[in-house]
Formats: sequence, structure tokens, C-alpha cells
Amino acid sequence: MGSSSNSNGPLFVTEEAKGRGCYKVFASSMLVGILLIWFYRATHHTVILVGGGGGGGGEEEEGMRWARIGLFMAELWFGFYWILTQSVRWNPIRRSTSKDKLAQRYGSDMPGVDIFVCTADPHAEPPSLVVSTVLSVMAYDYPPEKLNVYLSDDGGSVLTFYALWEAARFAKHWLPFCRKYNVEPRSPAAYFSPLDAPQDSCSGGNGDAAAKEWSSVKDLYEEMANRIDSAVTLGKIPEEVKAYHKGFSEWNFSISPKDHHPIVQIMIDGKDANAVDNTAVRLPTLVYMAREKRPRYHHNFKAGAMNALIRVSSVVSNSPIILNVDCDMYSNNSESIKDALCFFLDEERGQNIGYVQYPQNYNNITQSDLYGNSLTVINEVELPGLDYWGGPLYIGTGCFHRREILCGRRYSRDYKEDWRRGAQRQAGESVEKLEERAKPLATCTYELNTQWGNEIGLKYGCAVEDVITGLLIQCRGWKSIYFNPPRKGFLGVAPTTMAQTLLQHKRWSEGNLQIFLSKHCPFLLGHGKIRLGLQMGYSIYGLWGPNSFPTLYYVAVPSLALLRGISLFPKVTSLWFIPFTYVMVARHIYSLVEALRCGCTFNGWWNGQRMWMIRRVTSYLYGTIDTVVKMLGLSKMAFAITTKVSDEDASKRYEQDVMEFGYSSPMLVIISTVALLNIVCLVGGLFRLVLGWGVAAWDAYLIQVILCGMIVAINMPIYDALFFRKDKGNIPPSVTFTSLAFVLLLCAIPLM
Ligand SMILES: *[C@@H]1O[C@H](CO)[C@@H](O)[C@H](O)[C@H]1NC(C)=O
Ligand SMILES: CC(=O)N[C@H]1CO[C@H](CO)[C@@H](O)[C@@H]1O
Repeated sequence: MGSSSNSNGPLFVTEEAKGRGCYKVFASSMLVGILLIWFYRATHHTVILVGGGGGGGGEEEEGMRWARIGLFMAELWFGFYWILTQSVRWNPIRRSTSKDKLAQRYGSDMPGVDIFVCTADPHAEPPSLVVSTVLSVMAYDYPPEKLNVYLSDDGGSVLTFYALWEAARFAKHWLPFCRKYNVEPRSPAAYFSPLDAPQDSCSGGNGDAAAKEWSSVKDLYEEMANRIDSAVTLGKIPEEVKAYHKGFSEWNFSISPKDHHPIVQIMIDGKDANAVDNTAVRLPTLVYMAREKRPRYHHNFKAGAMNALIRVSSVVSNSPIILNVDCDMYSNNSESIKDALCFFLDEERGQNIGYVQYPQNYNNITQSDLYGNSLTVINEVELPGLDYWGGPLYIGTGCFHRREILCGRRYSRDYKEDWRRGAQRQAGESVEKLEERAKPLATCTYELNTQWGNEIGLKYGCAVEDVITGLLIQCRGWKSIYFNPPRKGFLGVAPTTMAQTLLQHKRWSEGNLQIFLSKHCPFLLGHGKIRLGLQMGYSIYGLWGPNSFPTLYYVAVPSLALLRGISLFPKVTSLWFIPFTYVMVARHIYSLVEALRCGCTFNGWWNGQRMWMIRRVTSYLYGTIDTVVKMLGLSKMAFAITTKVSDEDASKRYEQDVMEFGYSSPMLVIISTVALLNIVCLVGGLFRLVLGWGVAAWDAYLIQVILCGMIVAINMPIYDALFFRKDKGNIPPSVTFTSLAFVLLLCAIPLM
């Protein structure tokens, strides 16, 4: 990595993954297989009628021709998409940091850090969860006078404000406790959760006294959480607290989430010498913000909130580094800030680093990862692969930015960051005055006729505002870094029902496709600005959506053809059988090996394959259709937040790995139609094979039988939910009947 001019070496090192040579040989063999398949399809449109599947004659022949052309299209797409995914597998890299060198070199002379936490709805995102996240980032192992934590509340809810006020009081006990016993993780909810029993609590302490302190802090925490939760249940805060903080008076006017004035309340002022915890150590600054909302003005969802935070923080603290986390994503490592600074502050190579992205990990994924939420392969393979080409996407949480790049700065060689920058308080200015100065920055009208949401800040108008913002930053010349330490920096809450998962993926696929089809398409915008590998990497996500059509085709048509007695693949005795089998088998074995190497279980991988299919035929299909509809100007963007609460029965089923379907929805109809169609076709096809066509026919249908059989095998939990389960999470009868009707219809109409 070249020797640093500094005596004690660089602050971070980069390693390339081993064994890439073997992978490249394998990938080349796959490519040959794919080319052979394409060649076969291109030259074998003509008809070879096999078996006497009834009827016959010109009509069937024509049907078969079209079915094959469709398959050819699908295979062209899959091959092309597979090539795209090679970009991120070509040369993954891994980073590691040297925090001790950072301490030696910079000592206490560290830059200020502003931390943004965004929440939107006190009912979908419980305030007790939100403040645990806030407490976890307040408790970073970092000089408190350099830490500033901002909570943006897009619900404008007094419940959230109340929770934050409670958290500010609890922080006086929590922060010293964390320091004294080196507590990890520093989210009280996670630390005290029954799942993480107090194995190592206070191991450094002297027995009794430590245990006492542990339980007294735990009691304080539980009392606080109870007070917050009961306020949320009642929908109002206790009257008496209103006397303790002037901020509560903001809610004297009636406020609705969609219509209210801007609120900025500095809950703890880090510059105030009296803001100390109960061991007389300074506390970090803590600010509550609810930007103005008016029905007449579009609020631009999370991007709008982030931009308001950037402005408000610029008068309060104006730190050179900004970390943003989702409200359900607590810090699991109190040293993450120092890790991130190792990249920015490296004298040799830190210059052009714009942001440092941590992976999105979840703390409530079960071993078997029923809904394929864990993003393991993305985190362990794809993002490190992108890092090689110039850096990962910005994924909207767990990301450290330079403030300057969020304000639109282009990279230039001469740019020198002022790491000492910070907001200057006007002489004798009170907190109230400062708040008044900040409020105009959080109004609806502030951004009118400015570049905010365009050249400055997070970009508006996209369902994945984070990804497009990251792309624009990279196109302005900045590199990004992916940092994935073994002990995870941030842990969030994954969706725990089918509907939530599908909704989340719909938003992701929709947003990414929207970018791909706009003038910000990575191949257009990135051309000449970022490397080709990175352009391809972005497109993997951009083209999630269009995968839906070939997948739908592949899970329906070969099976229907089997039922009808139409052979669509080469015979076993033909040499062309080899590339088809090789590509299909090798692709799946590779994906299994990759998943196992990333630490998934076999079950986890199998469930992941099911979800991969389900997402493609539902979320991605909807995402694609919606994108196109929006591009045609037929509807507007909506941003659905995934709720973080689920009822008790549902949680239990989640822990027992039982799929949660719940209410009827068109997506559910698609899922069960695909499942039913395949089982009907498999049974029907096998019946005819055994009875009618004799042994010779197997030769022509083997691939279809296996394909259909695999689809049936992977859909087992769906059949279970359709016919056998009796709990509330099963598939409703209305869905079953609708799907059956579709299956009958599909079996009746001629193949096109
Ligand atoms: C989170 O932090 C805890 C405590 O330090 C650690 O034991 C655990 O492995 C971390 N979790 C993950 C997923 O890395
Ligand atoms: C909010 C939420 O649904 N959290 C769930 C995460 O998963 C655990 C089980 O692993 C549940 O108990 C939580 O309710």
C-alpha cells in the first residue's frame, strides 16, 4: 500500500480477497455456457415436435415457437444481468483501521461530529426505540464536547419530544455508566434486552457494588421506557412534565403532523458548562427538530428532513463530519466514529474520501432468515466489490459524510478540509436566541428558488434519495469507502412479515429503476466520471425491477408447456443439454457456496432463494410498473415507511420460522398462483409422462420436470399456508380461490 510519509504508517489498510483467480476461471466457464445457450436458442427456433400431446398441427407448433422466443428473451436478459453482477465479484477488497495510530497522531485534537437521527411516525417507530438509538450514539467513545446529536421528527409529535426529554435526563446516568464499565452495546434497549442476558455486565467491577449499580441503571431505564410507552399508548404526555421544559409549550397550539410551525429545541447545550452528567463530565449537545410542514408544500420525505438537519446543525455545531442513522439503527460499537476518522484523516489517501459507509445489519434476523432480509451477500460480497471500483453506494443509514460534500462541493486536489471548523456562537447569545436563529432554516419556504434538493444536500424526487445522492457525490469526484468490521457498527430492525419485506423491496427496486431510467442513469451520468465497474455495480440494483418479467415467464411458461406436452429445452441425449445443465447447476451451487462462506446456513440460503423468486414476481413487478406509470406522469411518488412493530402472535411465528401472510393482497395472489400453477403442471405433466408418452419422452422433458419440481419444492411453505395452516398468519381463503381461478384460466388458454 506504499509507505506513508508519516513515521508510523497509514491509518487504514486495504486488502484484496484471495482466490480470485479461481473465481475468474469459473466465471469464464459460466460465460461460455451462457453464450452456448444463446447460440442454441438463436439457431433452434424451428420446431421439433416431440410426443403426441394431443391436438398437434400448426397451432401447437406456432405456440411452441413463441414460447421458445419468450424463453430466449428471458435467457438473454438473465445472461446480461449475470454479466452485470460480475463487476462486484471481480475484485472485492477489505479495509481495516488502526485506531491506536489515530490516537497517537491526533490525541484529543479530533474534529467535531454531528449525528442525525431521523424518525417519522411515533406509532410505526416507537419513541422508546428511537431514544435508545439516540442514547447509543450519545454514548460514543468520543470527546462529548465534540459530539452533537440531532433528532429530526417528521411526525412533529409531542410524544417523541417527551421521549427525547426523558432520554436527556437518563443520559446523565447512562453515559457515565457506559464509560465506567465499558458497556457494549450502548443502546440501553439492546443492552438490557432479555435476549442479551447480562453475561458480562460490569465484569470489570468489584462484584456487589457493580451489580447494584447495574440493576439501579436498569431500573432507571425500564422506568423511563415504561413512562414513554404509556404516554404513547395514552396518546398524551403527563401534565406535570410540561413545567420542566419550555419546549413543551410548542404544542400549546394544536399541531398536526402535516401542518405545523418549525420547532428547534436544544435539549442539551454542549457549550453550557452546566450541562454535565452525574459525574460532572460534559454531555454531548442534543437537539430536537421538527421542520415546518404545510399542506401546500411538498416535504420530500426523508431527504427533506436530512436537508433541514444539515442547515439547522450548521448554526448550532457545524461539524465537518456528519453521521446519519435511521431511528431503529443503534450503534453496536462505541468506537465507530474513530474507525471512520481513520479514513478521513489519513494524510496520504484520506483527501478524496467523501463518505464512509457501514453495512446495514439487523439484530432480529433468525438463523434461517425466513424472509431473506439479511442482505448478507450484498454486505459481504457486493459492497466490498463496489469498493474496489471507487466505493459503495450510500445506503441512507450508518454513513459518515464530510459536511462539505453534502453541500455540493466537487473534489479538487487543492481542497483542504478545515477539521477544526465549528459553529461560532455570537457573544452572549442565549440558547433561545440560537434556536430562533435556527428556525428559519427549517421552514417550508427556505428552499424555494435554491439549489437545495438538487445540487445541494440530498436529492429530491427519488424513492431511494440516498442512492442517487451517493451517485452524484461520486460523480463529483469523491471516492467512498466501505467499512465492514467483524463486530458490526450498526444494528437495525428487519421487517418480520411478508408484507413488510415485499413493501420495502418494492420501494428499493422502484427507486433504483427510476434512477436507471432517468438522466442520472449510471451509464450516462457516470460516463467518464466513475469507473465502468462502478457503473455496472449501480445498475445491478437499478435493474432489479425488470428482472420480474423474465422470472415470471420462467416460472410459468416451461411448467405450462410441460402440462401441454411441449418441449422447450434440448433433449438429454443432445449435446446442447450440457450448457443448460451446467449453467443452471453451477449458478445455484455457486450461490450456495457464496452464501455459506458469508456465514449463512443452508436453510438460510434456501429461504433466500424462495424470497428471491417471490420478490421478483411481486415487489419488483410492482416497482417496475409503478416506475413506468410515474414516468408517464400518471401518478405521484409516495413513500411508505416500513413499520417496526408487529403483534405478539406474529412475532412468535417469526421466531418459529413460520411465514406470515396475513391479509389478502394482489401480491399474495401472484405468489399463490405461481405456487399452485406449478404443482398442477407438475402433477399433470408427470401423469401424462408416465401414462401417455412412455420412456422416450422423458428425454425431451427432463429439464422442464426438474425446473417445475424445484419451483414446487421451494414453494412448500406456500402450500402449507394455503391448505394446512390454521393460524392467523396463513393465506386467506379469498386469495386461494382467486389464485385457483387464475390457474384454471392459465391452463385453459393456449400458449402464446
Ligand atoms: C454487537 O456488539 C456486541 C457487544 O459488543 C457483540 O458481542 C456482538 O457480536 C455485536 N453484534 C454483531 C452482529 O456484530
Ligand atoms: C420490532 C420487532 O419486530 N422486533 C422483533 C425482532 O425480532 C425479535 C425476535 O427475534 C422479536 O422479538 C422482536 O419483536
